[in-house]
Amino acid sequence: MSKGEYQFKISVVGDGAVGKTSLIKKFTKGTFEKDYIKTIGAQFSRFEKVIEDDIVNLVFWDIAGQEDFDFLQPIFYKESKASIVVYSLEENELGKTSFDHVKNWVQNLRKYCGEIPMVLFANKVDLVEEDDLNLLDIKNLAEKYNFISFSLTSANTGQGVDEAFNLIIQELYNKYSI
Ligand code: G3D
Ligand code: MG
Repeated sequence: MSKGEYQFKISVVGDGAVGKTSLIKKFTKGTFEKDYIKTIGAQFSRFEKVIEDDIVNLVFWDIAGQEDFDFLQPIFYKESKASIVVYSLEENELGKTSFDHVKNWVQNLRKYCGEIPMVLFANKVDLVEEDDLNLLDIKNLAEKYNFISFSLTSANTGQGVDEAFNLIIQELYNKYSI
């Protein structure tokens, strides 16, 4: 039986410093193709996964500190088949604002990509006491904006990272494989 081959672009969005780049690095164990940053304000990292004998090529796009450059957004989002929205669980200003801004990132995704599957990553879980987290707040946010799921992740310890990335990859595979 011949193998199928798929390629999916997944855009990774969220406020600056929430851990997007660190998460992609942790999962792909790869390096970015850095030259791209200068021209379009983004970088990408490739990852290959075999699912049921099919080869699934993932390309994770990462906004490189240019979250505010509106004119680059159509290029960044173009042809994304799925998205990961990241915010930080930190108990500080970044934690608060990045949580509030999830809705803005979702709006952008809808605007440029339509109804693509999205997952929510609540990152830097290593910096908080997990027992003190209000999981209901995260769950409500995820449901309100039609995320497929939410995951608690840490790019530092690796907690939840593989599971969270694999979930969206599997979702894409299920959606597009025949
Ligand atoms: P961004 O790509 O979203 O802008 P980065 O975020 O991946 O550049 O991460 C911003 C800072 O947060 C980095 O610290 C990085 O090491 C840290 N960070 C990312 N993910 C985690 C995490 O899960 N836990 C903890 N504790 N830190 C994290 P520096 O100091 O290099 O700016
Ligand atoms: Mg970054």
